[in-house]
Amino acid sequence: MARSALDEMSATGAFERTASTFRNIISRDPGSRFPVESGRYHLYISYACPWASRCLAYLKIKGLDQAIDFTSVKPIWERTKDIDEHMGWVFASSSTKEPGADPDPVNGAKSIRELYELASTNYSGKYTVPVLWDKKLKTVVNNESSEIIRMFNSEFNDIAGNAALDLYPSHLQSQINETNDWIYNGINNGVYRCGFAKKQKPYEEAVQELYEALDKCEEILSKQRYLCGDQVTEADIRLFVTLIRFDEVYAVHFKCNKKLLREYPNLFNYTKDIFQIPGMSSTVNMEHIKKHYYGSHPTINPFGIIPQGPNIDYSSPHDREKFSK
Ligand SMILES: N[C@@H](CCC(=O)N[C@@H](CS)C(=O)NCC(=O)O)C(=O)O
Repeated sequence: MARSALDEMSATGAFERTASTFRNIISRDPGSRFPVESGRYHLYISYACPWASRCLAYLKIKGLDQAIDFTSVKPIWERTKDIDEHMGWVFASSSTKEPGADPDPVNGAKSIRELYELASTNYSGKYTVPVLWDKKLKTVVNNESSEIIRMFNSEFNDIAGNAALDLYPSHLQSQINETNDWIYNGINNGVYRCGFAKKQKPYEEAVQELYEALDKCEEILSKQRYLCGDQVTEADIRLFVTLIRFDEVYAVHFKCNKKLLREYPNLFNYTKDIFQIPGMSSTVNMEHIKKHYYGSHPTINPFGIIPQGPNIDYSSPHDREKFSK
């Protein structure tokens, strides 16, 4: 099985993401294998990674900081072991070396790979973040961000600081699922399909799908504040993590330059709107984001040069409140 996203290639030269492996669920039911318990679980992330960042976003905006602690790895992939060539996420050796990156406070691991090896002796998948870790059973609960955010939304409400916020309300669930579907294919995973394609045709197909989906978002957001109406939902958080990386990274590194985010008035203002939800800005570490992408994919950017611009200020005023009056 592929050990890194850089190897996930079909015969046609298209990027094909493999599925996550650990799919357990934390539940409010006290009899479950992974019951809700304050302090029991740890979220391992990289600030660079959009999938991990959506979990961190939930942790912050649902007010789960007291219940679930988290650690970010260093932004640039390094050798994870001396005995082979694998490059991946590693922890900082001290908290002072790289702001935002810390040593592993739970297991003392040197790499994310080590966590997977602690959890399973025959794991053969990729060593991805996010990892939701159970300190009690010393294992990975789940490494699939789309499932982790659902748990954070609904299962921890007895101990969440912001239990009233429901990002997956029952009356919008089918609309959210349908929206997630085309946004995942066209945009969230779409930018990777553009960037990791090894042949012209799959690149062009991915670009076309990406811009059709972005145009569709622009159209929806010209009429309403959020993707599914007048309340923020899971679909918005999932879209945001890609949009916030778009002009700073994907436009250049993944060749998504047909149109920039800041050329879409509604999408651009919308990105600022989501960024300004209390707690969200702390989940965006642009230094880690830029260092990671430009520094960890030598086949795409062999010299690891990090472009200087464009340094967009997403905390500047936006016009989205016009829809909520
Ligand atoms: N399905 C996973 C995907 C996570 C993922 O692809 N993470 C990337 C970082 S953005 C990773 O850790 N890649 C490590 C590698 O490719 O070796 C999720 O959404 O949780």
